[in-house]
Amino acid sequence: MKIVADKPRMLTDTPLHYCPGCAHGIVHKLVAEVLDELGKVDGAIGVVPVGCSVFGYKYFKCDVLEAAHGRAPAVASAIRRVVNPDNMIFTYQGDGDLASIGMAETVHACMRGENITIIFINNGIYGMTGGQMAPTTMPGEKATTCVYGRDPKVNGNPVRMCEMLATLTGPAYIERVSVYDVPHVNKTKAAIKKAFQMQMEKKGLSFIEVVANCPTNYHMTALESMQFVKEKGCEFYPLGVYKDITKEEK
Ligand SMILES: Cc1ncc(C[n+]2csc(CCOP(=O)(O)OP(=O)(O)O)c2C)c(N)n1
Ligand code: SF4
Repeated sequence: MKIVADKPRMLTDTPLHYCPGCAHGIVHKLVAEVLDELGKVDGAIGVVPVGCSVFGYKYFKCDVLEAAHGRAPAVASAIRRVVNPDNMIFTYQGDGDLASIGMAETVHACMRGENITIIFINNGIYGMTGGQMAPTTMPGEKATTCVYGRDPKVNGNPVRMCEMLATLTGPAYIERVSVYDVPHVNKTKAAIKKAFQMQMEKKGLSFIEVVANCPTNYHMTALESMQFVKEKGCEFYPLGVYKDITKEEK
């Protein structure tokens, strides 16, 4: 019988620990499928964060390092400089990890334009630790540390990472995508593939932000949380390409 859909070679047999309906599982599969399709599983090196995706090293069938909270772009930069230039180097990070404690590492890796790929899961909340406000929690959005909803006057304003990083000279490709329905899952896969292809062509740093969900801490069903992402998340965090040097080159 012809196999039409199979598990990516890049994923181990370890069952994912993510909550049902969580975007982390979807994006893990996309990263794995892309590296499979590009023939780049061997020699790929991932750097995972502190957050719900902390166990990424159990799931990706390549070398994976665990970085201290927020430090993945710095660790990935160091790896980039010592391994074969053909090895694919990626980080996989949440918004608390990347945009809060790891903001400096993120900005400086982007400023340097390291030839790495950053996969950024923006679910607007600290998932692993129980739903505290993140730098990406939207105005009015509730979290355990802003139970009446984020008030920018009290809690400060959220950060839009793609827009901010696109002002820098260093990054080569910045795109914001989402996974709230199948067409958008396919677009996310295309963006991740382009990011790794640009790394193969030594074009520099790619930053892919996925507007994602956290059904558990939103206190929603999986479907409700994806609807929230579609209607609220993607309104506040508009999808699209924020930087692409291959377009600028033409
Ligand atoms: C230095 C340090 N500070 C704080 C923590 C606690 N901590 C663990 S995970 C996390 C945030 C996780 O949120 P996010 O990065 O958005 O990822 P998610 O769990 O939502 O995928 C925090 C603050 C820690 N482990 N180490
Ligand atoms: S707590 Fe949220 S981000 Fe973490 S696995 Fe569950 S749904 Fe996903």
